[in-house]
This record gives sequence, structure tokens and C-alpha cells, in this order.
Amino acid sequence: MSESSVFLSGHVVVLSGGVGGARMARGLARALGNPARLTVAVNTADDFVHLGFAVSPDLDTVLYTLAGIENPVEGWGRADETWSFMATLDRLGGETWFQLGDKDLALHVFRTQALAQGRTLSAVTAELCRRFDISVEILPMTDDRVTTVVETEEGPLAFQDYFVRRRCQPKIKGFRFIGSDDARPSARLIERLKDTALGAVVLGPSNPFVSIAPILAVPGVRAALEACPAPIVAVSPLVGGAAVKGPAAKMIAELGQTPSVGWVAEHYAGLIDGIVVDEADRAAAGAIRGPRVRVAKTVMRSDADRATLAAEVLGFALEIGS
Ligand code: FO1
Repeated sequence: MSESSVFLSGHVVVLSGGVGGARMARGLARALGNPARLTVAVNTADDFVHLGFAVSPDLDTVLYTLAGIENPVEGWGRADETWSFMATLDRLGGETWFQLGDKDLALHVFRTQALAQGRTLSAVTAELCRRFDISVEILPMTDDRVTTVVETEEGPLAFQDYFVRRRCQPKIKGFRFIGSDDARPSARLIERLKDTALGAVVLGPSNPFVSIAPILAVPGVRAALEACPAPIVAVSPLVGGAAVKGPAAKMIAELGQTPSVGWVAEHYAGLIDGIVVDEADRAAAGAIRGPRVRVAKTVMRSDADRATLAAEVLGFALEIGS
């Protein structure tokens, strides 16, 4: 781990959705040495009520990953899971396209009950951090309802229908974040972004359309980012024109554009001060105009990889900020 991460002082905020963002968060917590220096702002537009349960996939993926109990293969759901609930529901003829393990189910029941009692998603998330002994601050982007609708050639699809039930097959035409105009951003997140103690903001290697965009669409968030004095660094979710995980490259192509690190830099133009790209994109990096570019190993296969990449990102932010 390069020593420069030791010298980046101050607090770090990472914007996260999906598995890649959660893994980046774990790397940053480790590279910072003190996890209390990290805040994860999490996309909640994937959330939905399923079988009567309030499910927050991106929040749970961050919780499990920071607690080190996530399913290491899928990245979502829990390790050492059992599936009695799903097996029995299947025999009853219930919906099983969205896999809910027995341990995972307990969290959905807990959250559903807490929300029904009038607690906010932020309060429930803070309680879960305490329960899982997580000292990283995990913030839902908003406590209001924002819901991603994927416009496809077959018509509008709810996010989990598109992502899980249809396995991202339908050609996309666009995205809508229902409710985002009326959503109030997490007050704590805005506070963090305005705090002079902020050392860096990281856009995780998450899907730009369905993980990062919903966070930026919450009124006040983009303005707070544009006004924040700390460097903003994006980690490219694409390597060699392909997504490390998920449908980002397919979505970009279906919108008639070319998936590349240049596309990512352009997509975040005006928002980011730097972009970290993989060694595979060293040549393409030369053509990037606007943000500064750092070439590093961005494919994370182990905790060591995550911490190393995080140290590179923090060192890059330090270099930009100085
Ligand atoms: N993704 C799948 O591809 N199949 C599933 O059955 C599935 C279940 C699931 C349950 C809980 C949870 O927190 C996430 C789950 N995911 C599943 C992943 C989820 O759809 C995505 O992680 C996010 O919505 C987008 O990153």
C-alpha cells in the first residue's frame, strides 16, 4: 500500500451503488486506516417492496461487504446462506426470481418493521451499522422514495425486473428516477460535502446510469459536489471498454455510444477533477481531456487489491489537491 494514502488527511466520501462500489468502500476503509474517516453515500433507487418486504439492495451490499459477511462470489446477499425460505416459498408457488436467503430475509423483515414504525431509512441504517459493528458512516442518498424505471424497447421496467428477472436483456432507451425531484438529500451527506475537513470525494466504479446518476439526481447533491473544495475522483467502471461487472457497457452501446474510459471522463465532465483507469486503458487514457488521469490496477479480486486501488485513489486525490 503506497504511503501517500497515509498522508491524505481529512474525511472521505464515496458514492456507491452495486457490488463494485461496495468493494471500493471496503478498500477505502482499509486504506484510510481509521474507517470512521469514511462516509459511503449509497444509491437507494434500486429499492423496492418485494413479497411485502422493503428491500434496499445497494445499502445491504455495502453493509454486508463492510462487515465482511457478503457472498464473495455474487457480491450481494450473505455468505454461508441457507435457503429454506426460498425452497418452501417455491413449493407454495410463490415468486422466487429474486433470491432471498434466510439470513438476508431477517434483515428485510427488520427494516420493513422499523420503517413501518416510522423510522427513517437513515436511522435504520445507522442501527444496522451498530449491529454489524461497522464504524464507516453509511448514508442512504435520501430518506424519500426514489425509484429507477428503465425505459426499454419493450416499455418501462422496474429496476429489479430489468436487472434480475430479465437479466438486463431488453435494449435500454433511457432511465427515469421517479420521485427524485421531490426527494430531500441526506442532510448528513450535504454536511459532509460542505465540511472543510473533507479530503476527497470518490465516485466508485459503479454503474454511471443506475448507481451514480440516481445519487446525483437528488436535488442539492450535484450542487454540493460542484461547490466542494476537495478533489473529486472517479474510478472507471469500465476496463478495456467492458464493465467489470454488470450492464454498464451494454447500456452505453444501446444508447448509441462507445464504452470507453473516454466515455466515462466525458460523462462526468465538469464534476470530476481526476479519473483512475486500468492499466489496460493506458493508451486510451492519453486521449482523455479535462480531468487528470491516473493509471492503476482497477480490477479488484482480493481485499489486498481493494486496499491497493484505494491507496492509489487517495494518493491521486492528494496529488490533485496539493
Ligand atoms: N441480483 C441477482 O442477480 N439475482 C438475485 O436473485 C438477487 C437477489 C438479491 C437479494 C438481496 C439483495 O440485496 C440483492 C440481490 N441481488 C440479486 C442484487 C441486486 O439486484 C443488485 O445488487 C442491485 O440492485 C444493483 O446493484
